[in-house]
Amino acid sequence: IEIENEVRAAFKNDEFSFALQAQVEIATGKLVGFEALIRWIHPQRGFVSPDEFIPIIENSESMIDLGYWGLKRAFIILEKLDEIGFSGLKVAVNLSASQFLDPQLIPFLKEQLVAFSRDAEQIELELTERTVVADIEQTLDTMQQLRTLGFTFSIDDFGTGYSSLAYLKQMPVEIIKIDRSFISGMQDDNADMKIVSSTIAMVNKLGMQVVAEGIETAEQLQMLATMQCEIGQGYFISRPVSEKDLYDLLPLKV
Ligand code: G
Ligand code: G
Ligand code: MN
Ligand code: NA
Repeated sequence: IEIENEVRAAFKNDEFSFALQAQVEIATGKLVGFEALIRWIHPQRGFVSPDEFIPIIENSESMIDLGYWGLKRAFIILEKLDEIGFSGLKVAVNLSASQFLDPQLIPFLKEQLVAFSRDAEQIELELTERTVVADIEQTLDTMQQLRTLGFTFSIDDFGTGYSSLAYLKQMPVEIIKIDRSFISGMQDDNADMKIVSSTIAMVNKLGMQVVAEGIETAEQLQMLATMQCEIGQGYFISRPVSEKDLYDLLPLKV
């Protein structure tokens, strides 16, 4: 309850921002886009992790408000990237179940498409396996409608939830993100290595894109390249950076 009130106040005080983490094509190193990760800097508590506050507000009105704030911010980020000469990149936004099941989601996103006159393909919506099974019928219906508008979907933390390949087959999903626990175990644990390589092979065969999350070492990156993993994300490639740092640094990096 306290956190909920604080989240409401935090909105008014502009305490939320996004940190952006690069995603690159592994074979070429080419930047393909960013995952947007919410950051809350509280005036007294300092940094509050989304792992702490998202579960608490998950089923409240605050989550819905925060969700819409984030989606709108993603459009603004695309616009700013354009201004500094980086068009055609993607921004991936994490959605919680309550946000995804909110009846206003589709009208809201339609409005943003018009307001920003953007290509919906540039916005990637990340769902977890848990979100998908919360209400499979409505999830499929909402996904199909949003896909028709052009938005793309990824399944986050793949392999840690209720992986149902039957659902995967029915969903309009472009991207599978292999959970970082498998990537971090890959070098020492043969089972993790096999899980990663066979997931990559399966996703490639299904004609979807595969993202390896949480790449922390050159060895992991090398192994993933050998396994034909298309896209990579992790501290070894880039830490999440603030919007300001991104706009300042990006032009220098290329
Ligand atoms: O940086 P990291 O600590 O950002 O993120 C921790 C967790 O919070 C991850 O599971 C991530 O998916 C989730 N998360 C980060 N940003 C958002 C957001 O904007 N919305 C939702 N629903 N979850 C987020
Ligand atoms: O659940 P989701 O995949 O959205 O969460 C992303 C989380 O992973 C964020 O907390 C982000 O800060 C974190 N993260 C991103 N790259 C790395 C990495 O290389 N190592 C670790 N340990 N965490 C990472
Ligand atoms: Mn994510
Ligand atoms: Na993840």
